[in-house]
Amino acid sequence: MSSVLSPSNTSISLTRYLIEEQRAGRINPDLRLLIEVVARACKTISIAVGKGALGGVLGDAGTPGAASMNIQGEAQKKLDVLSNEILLEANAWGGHLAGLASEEMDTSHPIPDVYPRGNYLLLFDPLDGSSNIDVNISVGTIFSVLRAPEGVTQAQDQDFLQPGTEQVCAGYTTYGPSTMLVLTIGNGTHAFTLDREVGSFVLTTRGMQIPDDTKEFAVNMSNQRHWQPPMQAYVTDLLAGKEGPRGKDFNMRWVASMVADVHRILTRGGIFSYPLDAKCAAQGGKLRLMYEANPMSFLVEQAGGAASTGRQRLLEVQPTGLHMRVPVFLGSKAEVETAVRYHHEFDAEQA
Ligand code: AHM
Ligand code: MG
Repeated sequence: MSSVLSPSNTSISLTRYLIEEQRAGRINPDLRLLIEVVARACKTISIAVGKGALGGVLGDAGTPGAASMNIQGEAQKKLDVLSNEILLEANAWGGHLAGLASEEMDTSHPIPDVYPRGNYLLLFDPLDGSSNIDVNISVGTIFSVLRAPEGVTQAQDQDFLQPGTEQVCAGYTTYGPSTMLVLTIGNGTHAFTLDREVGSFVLTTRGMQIPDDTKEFAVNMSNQRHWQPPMQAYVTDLLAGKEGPRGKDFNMRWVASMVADVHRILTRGGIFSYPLDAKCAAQGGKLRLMYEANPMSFLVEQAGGAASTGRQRLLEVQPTGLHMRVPVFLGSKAEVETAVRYHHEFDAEQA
């Protein structure tokens, strides 16, 4: 009698996936441990997010009437602070890291002296889409892994300032109707769904592929009047639909949680953009290069998509600061190339 548990019909847990990647020589034990630890922390965050009002975790951090602010000048939510603490605590003792950096902390975070250190640097946005926490819309955690420079065992801020091409791993967890972990170690982009009863992430899509072309775009249209000319021209032509130069009707979606918008694009295509606008131009953009744009760009490129600032491949941007911000266009390859073309044509006319 054949077993129902033959290798072909057993589900592949995150642990098994990582062990098999290690056997294939694509990751080492330290990176495997790091990913497992991050995934475990994300399960804890998922539980806190899922409890909502019952967990007493909604609302602003700080005291009533005086929310605490992060380095970005943004009011912190209780769940931002809690998620940050969960990730810090989970990653401090494993011996796989030389340092951590977070969107919610002013400077990089050292590994406590009592613990051994490793060769990796972990960066994260502990809870992305904070404006959606209190209204029960999907939020997520985004993370990126770099190697510490040779000989560095206690990383300083400048040790993190490496372009996105140097990432060895990136991923996000989306806390939506189901909790999913989407991961790349540079060998494709793969999606795992949390089996809540068992408590483990199970591989549900191996090798996500973003269609090259799309009829769907994601942008915060309320910023339109603040955009620069190439973005104005690009979106004007999208909105003109069948009757315009693009010759097809486009649909629009904007969740305002980057994880949710990018997850939709990884699943069914589309273009996500947070361009430069007059409100964020002085800071270089709205989204953060190290915690948001780089990990998402790595995931998107590994799924056959493209990611650009509008003028440069995002993964090749040299960071100048931990909290550096950039304009972002990512998703279906042909559509990102079209948006980039509008920028190049505008720049050529100005030259
Ligand atoms: P956060 O990390 O503070 O949550 O900010 C990032 C979020 C992204 O998830 C989302 O794409 C964007 O900010 C939404 O911005 P806006 O509210 O301007 O539409
Ligand atoms: Mg964010």
